[in-house]
Parts: sequence; structure tokens; C-alpha cells
Amino acid sequence: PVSPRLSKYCGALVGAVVGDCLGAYFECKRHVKVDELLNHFAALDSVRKEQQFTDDTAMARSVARSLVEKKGLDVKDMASRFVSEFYKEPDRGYGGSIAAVFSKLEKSGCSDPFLPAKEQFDGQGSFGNGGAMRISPTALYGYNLSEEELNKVSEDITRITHTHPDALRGAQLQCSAVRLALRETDTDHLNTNNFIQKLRTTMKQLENPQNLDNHPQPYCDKLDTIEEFLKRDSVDCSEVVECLGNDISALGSVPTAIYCFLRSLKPVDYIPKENPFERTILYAISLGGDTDTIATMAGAMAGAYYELDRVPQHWQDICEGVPDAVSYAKQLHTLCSDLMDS
Ligand code: F2R
Ligand code: MG
Ligand code: MG
Ligand code: MG
Repeated sequence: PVSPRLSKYCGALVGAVVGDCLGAYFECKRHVKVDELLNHFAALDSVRKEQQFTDDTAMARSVARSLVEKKGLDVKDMASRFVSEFYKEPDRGYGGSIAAVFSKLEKSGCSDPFLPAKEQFDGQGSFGNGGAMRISPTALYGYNLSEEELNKVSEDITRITHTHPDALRGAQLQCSAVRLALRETDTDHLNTNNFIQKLRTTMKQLENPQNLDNHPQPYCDKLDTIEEFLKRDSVDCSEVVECLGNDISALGSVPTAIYCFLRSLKPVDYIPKENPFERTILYAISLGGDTDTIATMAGAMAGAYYELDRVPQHWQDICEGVPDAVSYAKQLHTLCSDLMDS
């Protein structure tokens, strides 16, 4: 095991929070005009008003707190934190159907924390990105876990609200991507082919463990698309949205977030930002659709990779929940070191 860098831990959780807070303004806009985006962010520079977080951060905070206080995964504890957070502040912009899960969990005292989610959508389970949007703290906790162990923890945290395979695989992919970004030490050069190859190996094992012919592997297919896009000089936003998605489904947003992070390593002509963390957030939002969630997921990867210093100080000052994110990152860092020593 190796010791993770604290500035990368802080970057990951703060990156996720600012992505959510700043992306929320544009959520549900099908198309984001570049002028409007750039003007909005220019105006933000002189804004003092707090930019509030949404359900993405509300739930990620519960994941972080529960892992820290229970020193690991305690599913009942995490479920009851989701529930009390929801009833304390139900207007954080939660998904359309997830309230039914919270209601059943509350009535049953979380006696079977996985049951209500299984009953969603006539037993199909939700394929929403609500599992992936909150999973990033798990990558900090699981920095030194085996891949198998990390995938199990991600799956169990997601299963509290989402049981559709797309939602489970999406959260596992997001968590793996954040952990890879945390483990990268050279913040000036990332080998994107290696990054994608590692994710493909993980997803192949999850989607098609027996390597069967013609077995559906939707996330591996999306990783192929990302790789192909990155080889091209430019890809239109419309093509990115058409092929990778920008919606509230996990399959239509997690690969998109990975692409946003990797694409923004290089300049984007219509986003005149030198700072690659800033570029990642603006690029993610420019795709429209589920902007808070795609920006929070891409922001976690970018923050983990570039470290806290690259997250603009003004964004840290105006986004609600940044000091808490720093505090959870520190606590998860300590927990991870303690687990390494024991
Ligand atoms: N809910 C939103 N945004 C829209 C409303 C906020 C807006 N700002 C406003 O002013 O109104 N954002 C948040 O929701 C997403 C995460 O959702 P989650 O947690 O996955 O929820 P849910 O309800 O489980 O799934 C979302 C919707 O997906 C469709 N769906 C899911 N599974 C389905 C299935 N098996 N069959 C059919 N449809 C399925 C449903 O429409 C669900 O309501 C994030 O964007 C977060 O920011
Ligand atoms: Mg949200
Ligand atoms: Mg959203
Ligand atoms: Mg600094």
C-alpha cells in the first residue's frame, strides 16, 4: 500500500462540490449556449452569494460521514443518514422517484436497507445516476482496497437506492475513475490510453466476466467511444451528447463525465480557460442536460488529479459545503492511513 496525498483527497471532494453547486444553475437546460455559459461564469467572479449544493452533494456528504464514523461501510447507518438528510431538506432537487425509497426506509426503520430500492420501477430498479453522483468519497476510503473489494463497497452503497445493473455499474465506474485519478502522481501528463484501458479491464470483469461473445457490455462500449473521440482533433458537442449522453441515467452520464475530464486535459477552443480544472467544469456544463451531476462527477476526477490548489479560490469561497468537504477529505485520509497501519 502507498500513502495517498491529502491535497488530492481534498481536491476530489471539493471538486465534486463545486461541480454540483456551479452546474446546478444550468441543470435541465437541454442546450447551454457558450456565450451564456462564459458570461455566467464571468459574472460569478464578482458574486458573493452562496451557490447552494443539490442532492448530489447532500448524499455524498452522508456517504463520507458514515464511512468516517463507522470506520467502514455500515449499510444501515448510511441508509438512515440518506433518509434523515432527505427529510431535513427535501428540496435539494432529488430525483423524481427516489422519495418512495426514503419513505419506505423511514417507515421500516431501515430494517432491510436494500429492499425498498429493489421494488422501484416494478422490480427493475432505478437506472438513474443517483448512485454514481454520490460515490466519490468511496474512492478516498477505498484507496488501498483490492479492486474486488472496492467494487463491492461501491455496489452496496448504490444498492440502498438503485438496483438496476446500469446504476450499479455506473457507480463502480465512477468510483474506479476517481481512484485512478487520485493515484496519478504526474499532474502534467496523463496517459489517457492507459487510464481508459484500466477502466475497461475493470468494467469488462463486471459486465462480461466470462468473456462471452455478443454479451452486452454497454459501459465497455462507451469506453471505446471515449477512446475514439480522444483520438480526434475535435468532436462536436452534439456528437458527444448523442453518443455518450447528458441525461439523468447512469449510462447516459458517467462515461460523459469521464470524457469531460480526459478531453479537458487539452485546451478546448470555445472555452478560453488556462486552468484545466476550470476547463473541465465549464466543458461539462457546456454539454447541457444533467449539468450538476456530470460536473460533480467530472469535478471529482479533475480535483483528484489536479489537487486542491487548482480549484479556483473564489469558487471554493462561494460554494456551499466546501469547508465540510475539506474536513471529510482529511478524515478519510486519516482513516485510510489508520487502515494501512492496522
Ligand atoms: N432530479 C434532478 N433534476 C431534475 C429536477 C431538479 C430541477 N433543478 C428542478 O428545478 O426541478 N436531479 C437529481 O436527480 C438525478 C439523480 O436521480 P436519482 O437519484 O437516480 O433518482 P431516481 O428517481 O431514482 O431516477 C431519476 C429518474 O430516472 C428515471 N428512471 C430511473 N430508473 C428508471 C427505470 N427503471 N424505468 C424508467 N425510468 C427510470 C425516472 O424518471 C426517475 O425519476 C441527478 O441529476 C440529481 O441531480
Ligand atoms: Mg442534483
Ligand atoms: Mg443532476
Ligand atoms: Mg492553496
